[in-house]
Amino acid sequence: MSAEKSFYVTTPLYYANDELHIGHAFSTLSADIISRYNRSMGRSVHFLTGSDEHGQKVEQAAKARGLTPIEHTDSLVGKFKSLWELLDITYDDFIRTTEDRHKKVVCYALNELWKKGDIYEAEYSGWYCTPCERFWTEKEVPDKMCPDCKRAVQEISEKNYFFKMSKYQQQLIDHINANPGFIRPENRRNEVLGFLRQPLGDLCISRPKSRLSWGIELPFATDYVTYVWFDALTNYISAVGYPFDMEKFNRIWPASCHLFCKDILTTHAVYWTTMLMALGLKLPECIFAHGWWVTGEGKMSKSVGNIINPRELVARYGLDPFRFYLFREMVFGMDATYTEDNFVLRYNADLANDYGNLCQRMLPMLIKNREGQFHKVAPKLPQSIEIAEMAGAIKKDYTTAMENFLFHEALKRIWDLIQRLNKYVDETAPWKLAKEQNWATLDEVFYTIGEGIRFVSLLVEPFMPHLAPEFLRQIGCHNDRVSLDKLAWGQLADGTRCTEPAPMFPRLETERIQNLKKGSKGEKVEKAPAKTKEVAAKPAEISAEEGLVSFDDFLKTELCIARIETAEKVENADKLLKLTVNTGDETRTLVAGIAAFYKPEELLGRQVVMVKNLKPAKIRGIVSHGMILAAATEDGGLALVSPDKPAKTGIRVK
Ligand code: ME8
Repeated sequence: MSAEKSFYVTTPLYYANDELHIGHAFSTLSADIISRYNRSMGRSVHFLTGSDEHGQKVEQAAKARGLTPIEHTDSLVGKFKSLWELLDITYDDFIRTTEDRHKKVVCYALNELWKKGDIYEAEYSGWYCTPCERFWTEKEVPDKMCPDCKRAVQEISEKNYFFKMSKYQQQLIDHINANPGFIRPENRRNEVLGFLRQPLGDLCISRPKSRLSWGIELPFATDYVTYVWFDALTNYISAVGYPFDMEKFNRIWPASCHLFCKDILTTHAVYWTTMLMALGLKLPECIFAHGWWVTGEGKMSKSVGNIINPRELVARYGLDPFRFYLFREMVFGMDATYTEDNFVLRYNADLANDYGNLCQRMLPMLIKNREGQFHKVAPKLPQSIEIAEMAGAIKKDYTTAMENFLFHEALKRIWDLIQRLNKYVDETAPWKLAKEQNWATLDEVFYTIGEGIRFVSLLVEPFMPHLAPEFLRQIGCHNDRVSLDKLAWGQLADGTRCTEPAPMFPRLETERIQNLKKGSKGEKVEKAPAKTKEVAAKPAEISAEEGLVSFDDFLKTELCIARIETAEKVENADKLLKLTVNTGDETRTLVAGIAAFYKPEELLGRQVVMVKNLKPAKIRGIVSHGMILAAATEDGGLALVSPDKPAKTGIRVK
């Protein structure tokens, strides 16, 4: 076994109290992408994920389902793993905090700190938030509401065990100051330093069994269980051999990066690091707190009903476009808003028009004119030389971005090259070269494009592990591939023969999206789907205008002023209202997802803007014919679009 230090990356251990959404998927995908990248750079990688199974939240969730905690977590862990399989997550280990290998290490760590005097017993009173499982001081809860979750806190006084976190405050500040790359991004580092300006309290690490029994018993006080965060954070070392297999541990620890979202920054940056200091262990090289995925209605939550289910999106659009979208859209470290419209826009622009189109337009010409073979010739055209140089610079920038977890930046540079290659096709016009029988230049142009496709496909592969190799297969070099550390321009072998191109990213037209939506929700598609317009990506002249429609196209959407006549709730659908509207020449029924924002009676007689020529769709058994327009408001609400003075009902809006 090699003694080389592994690149060790972790995700949070997700609570086994509910199903996972795109936020969780995003964190795990980021660890997957960075693992794939590092493997391809020739490094040994250890990628850990898992489940956080103790504590009050899990105990309560199990009770609500009428199950024992372990029956409940077993069923959820099965779902976590099947989601990771669907998303093709290449983790090396999945740790559950209910496993013996983990519990043993938590007890060992507790005993060590107890013997050392870093854990002590004291009477404590404070304000306790049950859902967050944490105490607050009197000063922190002036309104008796939890500052994190805004729910009521209760005053509790009891004997407990405390970890002397305060003892390590200065050591932690010094470490952060001496290691600028330790807490990332920069704003999170400043946040932690700001937090550490106040005296740090000690951490209550026990819960009396009388209040909570679902946890790891304290080895020195059997009527207490361990605080769930002390328990869960220890997974990062328990899973890699500490302290019973130190050979393995020394090969893997310290972690190269703990990845998580900003909601759990303090627990990682302060609790975990001081725990490691107390145990005399090295600190992770980097902890990275990315931002929130939110929707138009704000932070995702079950009560708002805005949870985005990754399974649905993968079923609708495919795995690789889903993976690509999340990392192209979010500046890693900042919040990002998910909207399906935006997804479709990016898919059509970046995948269908740019990447997919490059192959689609070039390979048929290669097959027709050069029997599908690339001939390697010394570049003479200034653009070919420029592209070769650009590729080298892009690989450098990509590598810097990936080493710093700047996924969006890495993708942006890849797309710079894809767009340059599409422009190169326009500039060199290979169809004209073929007509003129200028074979030498034509070979040069084909080679540059083919090599460009190989180059970008290898760079993008950590993000798109299925479709990128498919591009390599289409240009014929899949059996002759190099790892990222060896990638250089000009490696496409002379005589490589391409295969028939297949459309990789069929454009998403409105009609097709609607059918995909029905299919991925498991709903029965009402009518045989109309012939889907799977337009193979169009020639690149449209790329300059991506996302724009002509005036004629705009006029195809018929908008009109409609008046709401009746409104009522749709049975068993919290978000939906059934409306009848007057469109001037008829009365239409439609279903609108506005029940959370408008009471039926508020809508009567109101004029709204409606899409009149939308194909009818069946929603909850109601034929909905048309759609009314609305926009999210800044405070997370919804505003219907209406004329600002009374207008003639039925009149066209243009
Ligand atoms: O906190 N946007 O588990 P958890 C981005 N068990 N990421 C999101 C997200 C969103 N809207 N929602 C969730 C816990 N996440 C503890 C962790 S670690 C030793 C213990 C992701 O199930 C993100 O990574 O509440 C966040 O930090 C994590 O899920 C929280 O998962």
